[in-house]
Amino acid sequence: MNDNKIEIIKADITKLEVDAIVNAANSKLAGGGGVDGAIHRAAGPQLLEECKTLNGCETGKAKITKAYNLPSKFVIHAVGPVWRGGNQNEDDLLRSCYYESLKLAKENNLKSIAFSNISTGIYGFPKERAAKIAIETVRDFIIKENKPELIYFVCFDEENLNIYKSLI
Ligand code: AR6
Repeated sequence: MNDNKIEIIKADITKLEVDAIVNAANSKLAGGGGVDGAIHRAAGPQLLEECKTLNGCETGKAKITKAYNLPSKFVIHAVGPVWRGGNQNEDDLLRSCYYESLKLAKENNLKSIAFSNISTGIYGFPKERAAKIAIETVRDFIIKENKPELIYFVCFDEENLNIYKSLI
């Protein structure tokens, strides 16, 4: 297991000096509440201007932008699924968010990436189930690609932090 590349931290993702932070966005890339709101506030209005040029983003996919006033270099906007009980392809769509974000990191030669706990807030995805999918997808990617060099799972709430710690 390549878990030496993985770190679990309790932090505000807008404060991190990494190559990319991964936002839990909506399909319009229009900004919103939760971590999305915090990222747009900290990045400044230019982030929304760039997002508006991207024609949205499908659920399960991700798009990359500059990070403007944030300390990171880029923002990867991943659109997680809304939890609808578990029979609407939610697991695969969440897995795809992590995979597509890692793929963008690879394509852009990024060495460090910090994930928010996509879909586990306003979108209501069960936290432990989401964490297992996130960890599994990242582990698979690292085994195959041996990159990025460093992956952070950024937990904002204590519950997610404890779940991630128990799983890694
Ligand atoms: N740093 C890191 N994590 C945070 C921060 C922060 N500053 N703030 C919140 N979180 P959510 P979703 C955590 O609701 O469920 C928006 O309106 C939070 O504790 O932000 O994917 C979008 O525009 C939770 O664990 O995202 C969409 O419409 C995690 O971030 C919708 O919400 C994700 O919670 C997306 O909902």
